Amino acid sequence: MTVLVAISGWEVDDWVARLSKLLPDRKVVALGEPFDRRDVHYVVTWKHPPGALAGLPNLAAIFSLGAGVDHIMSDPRLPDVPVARVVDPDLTNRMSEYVVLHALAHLRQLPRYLGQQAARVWEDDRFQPAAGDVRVGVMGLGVLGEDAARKLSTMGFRVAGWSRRRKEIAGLETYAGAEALFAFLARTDILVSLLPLTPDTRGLIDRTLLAGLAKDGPLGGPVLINAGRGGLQVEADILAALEDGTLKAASLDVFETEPLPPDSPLWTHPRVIVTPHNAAMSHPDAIGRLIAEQIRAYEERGELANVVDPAVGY
Ligand code: NDP
Ligand code: OXD
Repeated sequence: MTVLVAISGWEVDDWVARLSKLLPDRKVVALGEPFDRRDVHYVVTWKHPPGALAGLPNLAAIFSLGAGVDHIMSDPRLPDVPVARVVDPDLTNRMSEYVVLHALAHLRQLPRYLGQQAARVWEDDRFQPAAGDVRVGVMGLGVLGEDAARKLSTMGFRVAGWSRRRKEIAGLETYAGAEALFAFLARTDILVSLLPLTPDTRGLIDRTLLAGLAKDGPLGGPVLINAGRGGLQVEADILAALEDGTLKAASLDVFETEPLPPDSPLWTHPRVIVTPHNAAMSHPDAIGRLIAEQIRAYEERGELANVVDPAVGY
């Protein structure tokens, strides 16, 4: 049984070596190397070339190397087999660290003080709002969003969440569905996006959405933190909103085009914090172990965890 590793943008040889060690009774091959298509039972992928997984007659499952699966579900010739994604406590913790870090950075005006430091300016605000004065809204209450929401609550923020289906989460105000989006935005000073990229969510963070955020909050304007996917946001709208005061500041980990092009004005905007799509990454060994365990559980007990619903794309 062959495991096909179909990766672009990451070091494929390292992944072949890692998975070969974890699955010593399998042949592990990289896409591009010679292999018999009939022997492939599993594919491990990160951004495989669209169509590359077609024509694998014995394929049983596809494993995403990430939590997000938009890179898989957007393939128009995707084989009709289960797609499993990464759910890993280490990745979840790291994402919550990112979200809490950036919510606190904006609460405590870090972009402003970094600018002042660069200009050797000593200027203090006597009054700063407390976390308890600030309403955070988390879009996406899945594995990552729920954990981040809980940890933001622990820091004292007033947290609400928005998801596709209604959820009851103790201590959290929850909103669900497109019809509740603007009520959720209207009570939000810091908007955290931890949504997957799907046909329904593409381009959601646009001018209309940003204009729906609370205008009466204590931060002097709303703040956006997007660590979901770049395709969720319209960057021209974010820049325009920063210019006209609709938005006060943003932390962006993901972008419409990655790497962020050198001429993007986001790089140098004084109220934007840019990070290179690394809000949360598990150690590759941990992801490799997770996939090897998934393959064993599937073969021994027919169990496959964290399977994507193809009808909704996440
Ligand atoms: P989950 O699938 O567990 O959660 C997704 C959440 O989004 C769910 O609450 C779901 O609602 C909600 N959702 C999906 N579509 C809609 C919609 N149309 N309207 C409202 N809510 C919607 O995903 P994870 O939490 O594990 O991961 C979220 C995303 O984070 C990933 O897809 C990936 O893009 C991104 N990510 C980014 C990383 C980075 O380093 N920047 C690292 C890892 C992940 P419901 O609960 O009703 O299903
Ligand atoms: C993921 C990511 O989806 O790193 O896991 O973006």
